[in-house]
Amino acid sequence: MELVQLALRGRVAVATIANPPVNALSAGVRAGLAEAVAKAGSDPAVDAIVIAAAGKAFIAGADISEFGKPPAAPILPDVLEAIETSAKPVVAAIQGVALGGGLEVALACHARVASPAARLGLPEIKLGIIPGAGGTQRLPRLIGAAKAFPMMLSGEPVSADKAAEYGLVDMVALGDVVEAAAALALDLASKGAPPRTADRMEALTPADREAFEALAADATKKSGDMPNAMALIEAVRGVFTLPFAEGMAAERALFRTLVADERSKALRYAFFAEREAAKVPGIEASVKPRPIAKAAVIGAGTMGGGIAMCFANAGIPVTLIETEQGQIDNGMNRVAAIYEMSVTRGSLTAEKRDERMALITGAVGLAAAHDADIVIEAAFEEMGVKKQIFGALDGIAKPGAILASNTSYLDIPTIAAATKRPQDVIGMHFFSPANVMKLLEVVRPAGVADDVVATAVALGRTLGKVPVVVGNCFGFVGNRMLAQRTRAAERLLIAGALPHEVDAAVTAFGFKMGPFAMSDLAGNDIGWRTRKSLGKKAAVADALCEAGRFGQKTGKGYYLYPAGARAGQRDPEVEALIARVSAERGVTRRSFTADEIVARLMDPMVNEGARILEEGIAARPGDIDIIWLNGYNWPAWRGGPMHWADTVGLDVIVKRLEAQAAESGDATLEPSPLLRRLATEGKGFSELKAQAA
Ligand code: TC6
Repeated sequence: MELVQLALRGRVAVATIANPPVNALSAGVRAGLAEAVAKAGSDPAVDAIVIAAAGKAFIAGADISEFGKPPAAPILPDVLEAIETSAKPVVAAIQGVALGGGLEVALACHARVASPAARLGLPEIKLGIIPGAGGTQRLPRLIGAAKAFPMMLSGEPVSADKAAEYGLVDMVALGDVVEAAAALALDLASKGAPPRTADRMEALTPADREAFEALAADATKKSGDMPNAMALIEAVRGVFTLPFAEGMAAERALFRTLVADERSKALRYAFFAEREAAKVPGIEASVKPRPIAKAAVIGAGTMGGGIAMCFANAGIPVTLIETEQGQIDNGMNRVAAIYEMSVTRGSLTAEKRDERMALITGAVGLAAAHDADIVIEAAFEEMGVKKQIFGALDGIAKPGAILASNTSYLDIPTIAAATKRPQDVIGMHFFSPANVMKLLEVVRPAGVADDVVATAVALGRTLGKVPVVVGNCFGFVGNRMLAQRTRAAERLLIAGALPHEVDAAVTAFGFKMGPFAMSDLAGNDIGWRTRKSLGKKAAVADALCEAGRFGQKTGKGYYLYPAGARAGQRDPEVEALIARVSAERGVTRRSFTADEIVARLMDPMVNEGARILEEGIAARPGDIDIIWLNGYNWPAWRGGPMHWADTVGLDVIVKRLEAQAAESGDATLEPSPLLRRLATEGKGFSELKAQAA
């Protein structure tokens, strides 16, 4: 089938793009569009042209998978110039999303008609680039820079109604959008030369420029080191300072530089890795998820309340279950307070808050889970507690109901064995705060039914999460790797680094917080309790806890938190304690550069990631990266730990791990066989094929 089909509707030529799934502007589509406009332009039976699209999307933008390759002719700016300079009016009929290059196509047309459900945006910023086919030049000319710049800076699309209010679309068509576009096109044809966006200057007033500069100054403060935010400002400023053609050339040059940058490559990699993660190896597309119309959550603590909010936000009624009314009241109050905060901030209407609260019902006793299609247990992290709950649930939940545990490290098959329906028991590991964090680790033990896995994944997406299916093991993927970083951080302290040096290196790498500031925030006693239950030790961390230094909540941890202080302060007592531990072990302390610190923290994580792949706990390196990007605030533009390792070079990582293993005598730091093999073959993780998790 042709990628762009040309058909006549009376005296209007309708060029319909058909490139499933999202009509991305591949080389073939670009060529097809150029040809259609040229053909219609020279056809005496045609007075006007409509660009339309088949399927759900209008055009989702450039084909992102082509970015790494040399650009194939015709390039989009040239196609758009042909559209804009067409003597016959061209009108875009936007029935779905018009994103990136897709919106740029519409901007080059002489008018735009949208369906009410259409969404229009320039999301390039999220891929580390800026619009490269005139978006920065045409959008401000159409709606003013003060409205156009925030759209490009956030990357968030606007609704059809908003677009109409802005003047971005000329009309919202309630009926057939192509018919409405054709009528508008004929009307334009009857009026002579069509209006070109490139020529429009009326929105670019001095007041608009002033408002844009104020927004630009604010953005410079907030995203000073993001090269594409700075490039965006420069490109948009061009609408006031440069003729159209020069502004276009400047935008193109900036776009090309950014596309070639490692940071944009990492963001594009993550875009595809996230979509890949949605495909679960070994589960056919024909496996149908079970319907979920009602849910129950066991445990009304911070986690349980957050999970209940996810259901309410998605419009699914949920029962929040506890053992006592007082705990229900506390849980419901916590949820109400979070919604209230959103209302105060203006991100939620009072009406929506009431709707959502009405979907959450508190109940005492497990019997209230009897009509739920899925029960998610978020109770105390102790196997005895879990077994008791699942054993009881087995006698209460209806047949076919899914029983999920939100445990962050316990063995799912042991929990499942407490029931007579282990095929319906699965892990659904949410991350705190559950109503905010995107990651959902779906833990798939051997023996769980395929449709239960498919349901957990589909439900995760309904709840607005990024679900990643992982195998069953202690800590699953994320926490298992995090444990390596935590051990490495403690080792660094003993070897000579100080908490603030480690944290500074990690924030300079791109994390919002370093491991010690994070531990102080979460509570150092959490890890202490876990270590004690596992019979493990960490000299510095244990000594801090023994001294009651649990972190922010006790006013001191790795740092001091005097009342009113906004951040932790260095504490000589802690530094003396660390020096004492080093001395006890006969370690001569030495200093570390930020690069050394990063390598010592991240390399053992990568090594653990390789073991996780060897064991089939994760199906693909990309799945591990998606977990770290969405659950642990790994800096997006570094693509995740496995992608980062590929950029460093696996041979480099192997050598560094060998040196660390030799220095510390810790055999767990020896490079894993997979890591060694890939390094020897000169390959990266990206060259591994997917395997069944
Ligand atoms: C740009 O345009 C720059 C232009 C400058 C020119 C000089 N390319 O997300 P979904 C695939 S920058 C290639 O699951 P949804 C996706 O991989 C670009 N492929 O569906 C998946 O494939 P799979 C600016 C793409 O309904 C399938 O489509 N545009 C592209 O939840 C379905 O995707 C963007 O940044 C693409 N552009 O959401 C838009 N888009 O089935 C990025 C999607 O083989 N796209 N695919 O795994 C989106 O935001 C969303 O995909 C969506 C659809 C809202 C279009």
